[in-house]
Amino acid sequence: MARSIYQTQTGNAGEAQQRGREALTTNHGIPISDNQNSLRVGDRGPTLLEDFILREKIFHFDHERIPERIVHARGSAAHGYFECTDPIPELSCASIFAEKGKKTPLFARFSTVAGGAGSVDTPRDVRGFAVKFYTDEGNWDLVGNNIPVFFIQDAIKFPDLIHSVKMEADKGYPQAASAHDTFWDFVSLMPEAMHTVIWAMSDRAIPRSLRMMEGFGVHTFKLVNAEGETHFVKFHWRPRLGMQSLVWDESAKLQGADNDYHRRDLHEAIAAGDFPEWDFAVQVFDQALADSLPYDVLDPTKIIPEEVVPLRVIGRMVLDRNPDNHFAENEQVAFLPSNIVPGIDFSDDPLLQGRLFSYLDTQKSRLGTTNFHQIPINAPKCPYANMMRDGLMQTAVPKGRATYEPNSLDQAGEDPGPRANAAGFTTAPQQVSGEKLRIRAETFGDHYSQPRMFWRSQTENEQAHIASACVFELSKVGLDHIRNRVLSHLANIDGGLAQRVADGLGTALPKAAAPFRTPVDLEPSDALSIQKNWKQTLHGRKVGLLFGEGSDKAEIDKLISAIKAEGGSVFTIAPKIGLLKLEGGEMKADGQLAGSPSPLFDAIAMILAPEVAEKLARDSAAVGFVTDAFVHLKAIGHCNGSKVILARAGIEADEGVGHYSNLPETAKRRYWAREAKVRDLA
Ligand code: HDE
Repeated sequence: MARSIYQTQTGNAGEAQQRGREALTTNHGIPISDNQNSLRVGDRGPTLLEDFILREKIFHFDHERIPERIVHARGSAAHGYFECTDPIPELSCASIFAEKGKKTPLFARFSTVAGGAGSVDTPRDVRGFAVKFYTDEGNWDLVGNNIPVFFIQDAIKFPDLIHSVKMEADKGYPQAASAHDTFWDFVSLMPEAMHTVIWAMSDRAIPRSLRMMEGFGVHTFKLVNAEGETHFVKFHWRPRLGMQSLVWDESAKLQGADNDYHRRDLHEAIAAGDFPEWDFAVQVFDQALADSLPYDVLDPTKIIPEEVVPLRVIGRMVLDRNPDNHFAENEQVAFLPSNIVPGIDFSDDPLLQGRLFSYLDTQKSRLGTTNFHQIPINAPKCPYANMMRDGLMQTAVPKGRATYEPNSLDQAGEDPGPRANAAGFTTAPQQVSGEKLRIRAETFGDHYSQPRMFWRSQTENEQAHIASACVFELSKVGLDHIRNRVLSHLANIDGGLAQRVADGLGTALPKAAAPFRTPVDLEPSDALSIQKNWKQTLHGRKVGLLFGEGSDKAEIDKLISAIKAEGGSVFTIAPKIGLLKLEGGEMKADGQLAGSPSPLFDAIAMILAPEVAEKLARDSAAVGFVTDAFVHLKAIGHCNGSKVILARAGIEADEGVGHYSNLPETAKRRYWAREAKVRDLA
């Protein structure tokens, strides 16, 4: 018999088990003796159709992919739990909020909206913030975003919005970007989009980490207590690490430096036991307050500032376990805004109402079966029972004859009364009357007051980022009439903003669009600014430390411990990845210089022997390392020798640039005041 040049790795079942590994079998359990060679005639002859092992393997591989999500295709996910810290039985009978300390398992998925599943993590985009709570009364899915408002008011416009932002239909590009004609054409024809547009142009749309962004339920929901009393509610997630964003140039460079920047950051933090946490807060209000507001609480393009209705923290979310399998969990998880539990209810927000249909519908096309709820990541962790049966991929084996209700077969001799549960979900009763109309309430008609409030709530530097983002995006728009129409809306938000964008584009400012409702000046809200709420901490932040042959090992160790003591982490970088001889020891770097550019870090440090620094000053990777850190407004901690690299990059010292021993303090922030020196912002 001919001998294979490849030894089989599989061997027989006995051998594999002896090695402590599961033996390979087919999907039908037949042990496989050879996973390297297909069945052929002789050693150089044709492959035989009879080879069921080959055919099964290729057949399964050919069908590995399922349709990606039409939006939010690119996502990163983790398991964790919700802990109730302040029970609210007076507001809601939901069991998840019933007792202090009660923990409910959950699965969270964060996503970009526009890009495909393989697109990058750091484009300018809204981020999805979806949480599936496996409560003991069924699954509650809070499918929100990191921006508290949405582009449109009515679900019927969603396909149009998404078609406009996705890659253009004829060209197939740009991928994962709103900076193109069709997006700006659509939103400029829909003035209701302006509030979300200004958030999307702000630093909120380029988060530094998924662990450093807020989350919002967006719509107004209802809380219902045991007596049936209802209150309106808005849901908020607040990151314990504080909010942080990238600067635009940094986020663009990250798209080259690390496609998976956010996914890796989340995974590594959890793997290291540094579990991301968010506070969960509610904004509760009644009809009287809703009636007193100059905007409609059913309009998802509006927020209620927390200065108007304060946030009450009632729980926290901790993400403490990475998924075991990306496909089985992240890809197959099916979030449904219609998954709601007793004690919570929907409002009449017309966007929410449309979502109640869309998500169930989309799962049939993605997961292929009405039984998608049986996939482990989607299945409730409490018992569930009903008379729904059969269907594609049915994996349950229900027992008994009766598949209808009521029946008198299951509990023979008992009263065959209905089996519904009096404590089950009940819709809060609500008077509704009116004619059937396709119409939108006039109370939804103020499109500019809230974007104006958002603009006025930002720091000067944040305003400059917004204006510059508008210039960048509109500079990618090819058609003048679209750019002009956008400017005509910006003029209603703030004349100064519109002028700065027009100047940045080098174009004349057109006259303001005619508003449906004249905008008013609402009180600014400090809570809307990232910079005003900056958390001065190293926790969650990463320092890139450049060293080389002959660096002082004791100084490196001292700096690493000081950064770690403040909750930060260090990634060591050297020109070579192998073991290097240092002054006082040896060390291996985590990354090689050219593959570890500074956009990957929150701050950088250099501890270099003078001759190595001299050499690196002629290396574009080292010069780029410090140049990028400087223009991305980061702290730079250097030794005396490494000043030569800074000089080569033309870096002038400022309060963020200094001796590395100060870095544990200086790395806690970014240096916004430096920006005017390094960038011409609009
Ligand atoms: Fe979604 N949205 N959406 N959306 N959405 C989907 O559902 C849709 C909206 C959001 O990590 C899809 O399972 C309609 C608002 C997140 O798996 C789809 C409308 C908000 C995710 C869908 C909206 C969101 C989705 C695609 C207007 C913030 C990702 C795949 C009526 C409150 C969830 C899927 C995940 C996903 C439809 C508007 C958030 C097509 C029709 C507003 C976070 O069903």
